[in-house]
Amino acid sequence: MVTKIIDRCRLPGVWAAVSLFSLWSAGAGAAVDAGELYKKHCAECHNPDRLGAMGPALLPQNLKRLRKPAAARVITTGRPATQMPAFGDKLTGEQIQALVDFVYTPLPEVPRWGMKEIRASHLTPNRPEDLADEPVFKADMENLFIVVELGDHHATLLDGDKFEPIYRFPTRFALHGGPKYGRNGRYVYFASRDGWISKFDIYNLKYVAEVRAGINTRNLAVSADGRYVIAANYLPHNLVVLDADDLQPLKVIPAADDAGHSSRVSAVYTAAPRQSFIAALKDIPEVWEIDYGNRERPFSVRRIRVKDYLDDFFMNQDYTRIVGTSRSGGGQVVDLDSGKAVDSLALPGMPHLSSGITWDYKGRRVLATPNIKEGSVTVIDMQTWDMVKRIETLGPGFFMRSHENSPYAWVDVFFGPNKDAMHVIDKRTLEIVKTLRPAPGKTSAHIEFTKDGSHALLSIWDDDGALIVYDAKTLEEVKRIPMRKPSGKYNVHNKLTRSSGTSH
Ligand code: DHE
Repeated sequence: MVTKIIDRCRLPGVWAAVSLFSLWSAGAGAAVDAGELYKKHCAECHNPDRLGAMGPALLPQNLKRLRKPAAARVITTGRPATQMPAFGDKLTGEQIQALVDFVYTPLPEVPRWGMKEIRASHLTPNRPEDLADEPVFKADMENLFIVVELGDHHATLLDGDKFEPIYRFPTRFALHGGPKYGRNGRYVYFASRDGWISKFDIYNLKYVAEVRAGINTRNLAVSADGRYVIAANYLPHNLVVLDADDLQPLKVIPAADDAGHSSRVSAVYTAAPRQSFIAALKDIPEVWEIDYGNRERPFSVRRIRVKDYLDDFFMNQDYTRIVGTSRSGGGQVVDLDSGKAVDSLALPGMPHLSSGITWDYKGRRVLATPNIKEGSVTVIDMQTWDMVKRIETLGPGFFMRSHENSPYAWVDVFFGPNKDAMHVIDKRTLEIVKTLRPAPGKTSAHIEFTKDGSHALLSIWDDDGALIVYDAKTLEEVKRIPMRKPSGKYNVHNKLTRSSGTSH
């Protein structure tokens, strides 16, 4: 059976007209009540057709690494570091088992999403020739922030000197991962969990192009030369290279090993000095280096075999090494030049490495990362890969940030009863020097600094939330701007210069 669902985006003008998108319905062969249970408890986040939305796609091909008993545990107790709640108090064991069987039942047909479908989804709401080459507002263009507001799927462009919103605009449904800047910050690219890549012209405050690169997408990266955008997908199992000018698709790279086993892509990042993209695969123990600088063989893939799957990874500042972890706890250091694992790390707390930051501590470079399964920050010597310190926090954290000009690193306590706390760590002593609770009872999360590091911006992660500006030296609140569940915020200068205090 083919059902039609209404695309959930809300965008301005003619372009905003809701588009209809064909998807296949799920559930053939599964018990009727399991289908009903799915509709009631799962469909909102995982998509009525199990193709993924806020939550990942629930299809056998995407659940390869999760055995059925483990899937039942996830439904019963929830999943750390995700929005997946526990259903153990709402559903019986039998109902949970029925749901597990349901999501492991193959769909009669998985929708195809190849080059043809990607091309057909392409939109250009504004033509470049109609747009000005200068900003239509006055501000320090390097000190702008894009703030993603998940509460009502909007983004706010914020003046980082005055701390005033310049423009608020709708985004696609459920953006995930950091938006990435291109061409000196004139353009910003967004990825939504349901596959849409959008290009927004900050000078003109208008979208210029969009394309649906996948059905269930992880994140995107923009090449350092500004020519290419690449999207990493969970479904289909591939990476999609787009022309950064108009987002026309250039190449679909299937994610599979030599034997043809396919894989979800955990994430993709730009390694600027190497003129390449680095991608980790989730179901195959391989890291890929995708060369975009080689004009003769563009987007050729170099496979680096690693010892375990990489769910999350961090690249050092000169992009010679990556540090990766799998959800099962093992950590490994991989040298990108030799393509070899050069060290292993014991990282039992499930570090959130894509949120790791570095600084100099007592003459050596250290990497600090929050942990998703335990209340601590791990500080690691980047020469020896030994642990320098485990800083105890009030609970597991998600995001950690600092700035070259600040002596402090900020880390949230995203999970648990102390989710409203934000720790400030002195980078010189590795001690927590202050714990802020800006909105008691509400999650406080995700810091990003201004261009000069003088102010730190914090999110109150709630529908009735706010963006709070702190003086980064005195740690006093300077301003509170109401926002709808602001998640991440991204400073143009810090991102383009790849500050060691923020994600890249
Ligand atoms: Fe994220 C970034 C993976 C759940 C909000 N998240 C990232 C990145 C990865 C990642 C690999 C880096 C990509 C980038 O920025 O280009 N996230 C995962 C997961 O595997 C995980 C645990 C499970 C999942 O559901 O996919 C997960 N993430 C979440 C959430 O539940 C969060 C809190 C809410 C949401 O939006 O779904 C969340 N993730 C974010 C944010 C960033 C992010 C705001 C960008 C941070 C930054 O400052 O760069």
